[in-house]
Amino acid sequence: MIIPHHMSGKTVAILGLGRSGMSACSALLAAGAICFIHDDQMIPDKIPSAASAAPPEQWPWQDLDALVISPGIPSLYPTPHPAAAKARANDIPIISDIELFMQSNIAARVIGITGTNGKSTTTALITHIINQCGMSACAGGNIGMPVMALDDPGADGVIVLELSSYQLEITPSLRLDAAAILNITPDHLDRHGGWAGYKAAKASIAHAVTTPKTLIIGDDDSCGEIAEAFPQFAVKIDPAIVAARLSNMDLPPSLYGRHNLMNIATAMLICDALSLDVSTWDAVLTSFHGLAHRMEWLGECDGVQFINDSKATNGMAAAKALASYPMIYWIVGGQMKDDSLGEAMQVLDHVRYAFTIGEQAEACATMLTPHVSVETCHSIEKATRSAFAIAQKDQLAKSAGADSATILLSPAAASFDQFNNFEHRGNVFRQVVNSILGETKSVELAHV
Ligand code: UMA
Repeated sequence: MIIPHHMSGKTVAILGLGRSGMSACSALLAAGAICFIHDDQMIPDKIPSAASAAPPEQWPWQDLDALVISPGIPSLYPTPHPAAAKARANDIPIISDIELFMQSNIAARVIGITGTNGKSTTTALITHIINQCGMSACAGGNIGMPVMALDDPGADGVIVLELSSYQLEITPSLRLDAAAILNITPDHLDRHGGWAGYKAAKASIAHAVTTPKTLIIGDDDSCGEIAEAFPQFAVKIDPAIVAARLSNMDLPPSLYGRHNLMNIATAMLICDALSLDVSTWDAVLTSFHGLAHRMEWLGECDGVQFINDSKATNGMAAAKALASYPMIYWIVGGQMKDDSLGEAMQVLDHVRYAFTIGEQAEACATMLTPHVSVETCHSIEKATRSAFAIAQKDQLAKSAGADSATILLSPAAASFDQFNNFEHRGNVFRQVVNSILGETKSVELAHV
């Protein structure tokens, strides 16, 4: 755990008791801070006895030194949480757990990765490469591991942070040894007062890079604007660097697709910024198994593979997966974003059949029907089973050498209409896939 010693004796309110709130609370208590904690919707199983659980009306507002707010709770847009509004009116700093981490002056070097899509994979890949090279690295932040729960790997180690726009907005002391902005496309606009606010949150990472400065930057227009503002140290991500450094382009399934070439190139450039000596890029990349819910390979049967890309909560992320496999049986839908299926509508060439799920399953089916065959399924279980039945039939009928089939859960929509979060959605998909694989195996055994 990171201990924020500078908070010893300070009085801090913590709003939101999910991963970031609970880990911030434990770290602050360990530092000797006085903590008031609250969550509007749930009471965690284990509330630390040293903390005072009390609603904001009962907090000692005149004594508060800071309000640590969870990234999922609006502090400004679309409407500030009442406790955030009151903190602002009383000049009490509203900070993230990442801000607490930054103020803790840890010894390790810190890398920051942001972007609309690909940041988890890139964060995990950089961490993997550094560890493979014999140094100590760990990943935290938006990737799921709250930053205060990490252990400082020391002056020879590296912490790789995945940073969301929500976190960047409430981390004024951000300082990074190198950073990357992978891409910027519209997402979470309601939380930033629109497109300009979202871009500004992402761009703030560029101001945080300390000397010697390295800012790795994507190739879209918004990234281009940031690169122009920092011409001295912005390095454009070039996928050609990957081929130049590999002798063998047989990448693992978790790194398929052009978007992953961008992620790999970013990882290579960050490793250059760290002066890391990577002797065999082929070996470090092939040993990377990827992350759960991001183009995660779940299994294969009768020429049909199952890919869990539940993390694709917007059209742009789904578009990347849709461009990565040849013959796709696409499970799509949920709580759609403002731009609906967005970019994914431009990449339907490989989609053989679509299976729509979620509260907007019909609307999603109507959108796709002019372009591909569609079945409206609503539930993920029905969608997965229908997709497998059709894909299996197509595989039996196919001619030799034809493409194998991919059942791809890449919903292009948020999960909250049917699930707690994208991880829950991906886990339900995994359960259905496991039961299909188990049933198929028993049928095979029965025929032996
Ligand atoms: N809550 C309230 N009042 C409200 C709203 C929420 O009390 O008005 C409470 C909820 O009941 C809940 C807590 O606040 O208990 C939730 O806080 P949170 O959503 O910030 O959840 P954490 O578990 O702390 O997770 C956060 C990040 N979540 C979000 O940004 C939404 C996680 O990113 C991150 O992994 C984790 O911190 C550790 O750093 C997830 C995410 O979906 C993966 N991120 C978004 C994305 O990738 O698109 C930005």
